[in-house]
Amino acid sequence: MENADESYLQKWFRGLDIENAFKLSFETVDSSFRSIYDNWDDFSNGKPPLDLLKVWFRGMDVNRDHEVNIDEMKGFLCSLDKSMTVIGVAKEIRKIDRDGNSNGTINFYEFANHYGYKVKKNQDVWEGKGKSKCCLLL
Ligand SMILES: [Ca+2]
Ligand SMILES: [Ca+2]
Repeated sequence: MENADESYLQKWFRGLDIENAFKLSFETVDSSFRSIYDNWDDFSNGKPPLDLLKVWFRGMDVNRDHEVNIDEMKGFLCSLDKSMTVIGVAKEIRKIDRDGNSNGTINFYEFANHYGYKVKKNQDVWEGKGKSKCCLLL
């Protein structure tokens, strides 16, 4: 994360700002830091706790449609590493995109699964505040 920039923080903020209100409560920020602190060993060993994966996923899902596409993934990975290429991003997506249809986007089920968590397929990381899921079936 040496060359992470402030856009990483913006994504973190977006991931916490479920209401899309551009402000966060103290409790939200506090619980986010607490979760990192309490799970520091797992976190630094590449297995973040599930609640942080949700924040991370929401931070990537810019248009709040419950799927992370290649542009969204690129925006996220490039905020961590400026040298990340489109091919590198595509490889990352391919590694995680395992829902059987390899549809080129990542849903939270696939994302959580990548980190060893089993969650419900239709789990709503936006807690009803994202875009309607109905349209994903079209
Ligand atoms: Ca999206
Ligand atoms: Ca997929």
